[in-house]
Amino acid sequence: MLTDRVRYKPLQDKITDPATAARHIQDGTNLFISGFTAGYPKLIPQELVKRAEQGEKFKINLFAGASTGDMVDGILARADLLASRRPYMSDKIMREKINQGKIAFKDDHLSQLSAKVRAGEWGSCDVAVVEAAAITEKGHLIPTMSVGNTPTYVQEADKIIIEISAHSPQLEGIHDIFIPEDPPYRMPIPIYRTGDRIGKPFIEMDPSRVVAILFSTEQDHCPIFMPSNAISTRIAEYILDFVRHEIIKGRMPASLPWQAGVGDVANAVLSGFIEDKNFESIDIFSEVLQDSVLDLIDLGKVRAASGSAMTLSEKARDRFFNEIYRYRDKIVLRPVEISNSPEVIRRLGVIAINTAIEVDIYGQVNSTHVMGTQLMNGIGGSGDYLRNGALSIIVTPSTAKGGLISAIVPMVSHVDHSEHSVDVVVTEYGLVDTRPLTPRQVAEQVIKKCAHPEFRDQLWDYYQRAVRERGGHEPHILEKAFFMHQRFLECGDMHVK
Ligand code: 0RQ
Repeated sequence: MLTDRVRYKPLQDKITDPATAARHIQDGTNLFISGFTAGYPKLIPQELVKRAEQGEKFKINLFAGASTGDMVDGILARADLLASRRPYMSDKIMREKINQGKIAFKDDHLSQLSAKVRAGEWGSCDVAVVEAAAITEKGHLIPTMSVGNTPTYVQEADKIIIEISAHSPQLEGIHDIFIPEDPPYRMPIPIYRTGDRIGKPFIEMDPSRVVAILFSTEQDHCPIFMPSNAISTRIAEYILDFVRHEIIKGRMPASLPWQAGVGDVANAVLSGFIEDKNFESIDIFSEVLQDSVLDLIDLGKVRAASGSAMTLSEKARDRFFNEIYRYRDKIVLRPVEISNSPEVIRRLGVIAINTAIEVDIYGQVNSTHVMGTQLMNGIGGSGDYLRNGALSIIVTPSTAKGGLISAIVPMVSHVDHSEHSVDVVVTEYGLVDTRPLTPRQVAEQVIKKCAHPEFRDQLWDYYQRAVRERGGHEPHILEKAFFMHQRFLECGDMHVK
């Protein structure tokens, strides 16, 4: 069976076991893996942990596409095998170790990573470990449920280890692999519609650099998003009402593609399309495609869905593979430098929806650092989309931690996205279209419409004092701007009694 998947005959003698393959990874190795919520290698990380358990002392530098699963980030962080990790991750233990300074972490806009690797900014590309559905007759790779940075990692790596997944033989034809030239020779990326295919259905690979091939029966374990709750449903309703209104008023074409970040609100927005007769034929140009995209395809509501990965629940994955013929023509999986390309996002006019940790009264956004210091996950693709979307929407529940923290604050404790990248702010209490407003008008409306009622008075008092005492285009009292954060750090509650 494995030889059916390794169709390039000269590589069949590279088929081996994980222990032999993992010997290519030693202390200090820069390891570049496939994976972008899904499609990550599963055998090599387990083998590295086994070696550590047997007493071998080593650390590696790990580069992925974005977050992976417990079988990579979780087990490697728990075994203390990582000296550094780039980019976005979402593992709890890894997060703790990054915040303790035990794992070196640097955040990057996901669209920029591949080009940085090609430019040599990350150092030598020692070993790439990639999950694949097959190796073609000509020795090229068919990826699995994600593309991420894999094309560049495979192109640049000195050695390549391939894990052939037992679970994804039908995926051939769904990927569109295109690596742009780097400056100063870059040409336009010729995507003019969401579903355009501009590359090849496989990753080009030099077979002479393949040092080992493994057969894997392990599955992806993707984070499962909760069904929409009252808050995410309310936020989604505000967004759909607003966009519907903009279309009716003739301020926005009806056919702009949608990007919805991963998470409950994204799912709620996409689920909102199911019932909504105003959205009968939508394009999705996003980073990660979730279960709800399959639902919409089943209903005939999707013209095309483009992403860098599919993060599906087990149930949705079975449905996808059993009836892949229904999905293949609609879905295209691209390298993340294409799915998140500022050039393409801006050309297509994407409606971008991303989630914040906190938003300030003038519309600056913190997506990454709780209380200004503690990394949550990373910027991911939020900057790629917010900065370049035709309509950039930032959403957040109005409070966090059982209502003790207000997500609307006088000044964000860390800045990922500035007010200039944010058009619309939405919580479950309301929506503010900041585009026609001055900063002072934004502050007034964000406090009145988006903040939780329990926090409105203290935000309003602060803003009024700032206007009276300091004035200016964006009034602030700098020594008081973090009074809510300070209050939380001292008392565990942002409420000022
Ligand atoms: O912590 O799990 O310990 O309770 O943050 O928050 O409400 O579960 O929401 O899963 O959507 O995550 C911004 C982190 C939101 C995410 C962020 C705490 C909260 C909880 C998670 P617990 P929720 P989400 C690219 C899309 C950046 C990257 C990006 C993210 C945890 O959306 O990583 O946008 N975004 N990628 O309690 C203290 C606050 C808090 C707070 C939330 N103000 N203070 N803790 N939390 N707000 C585009 C794609 O297409 C994929």
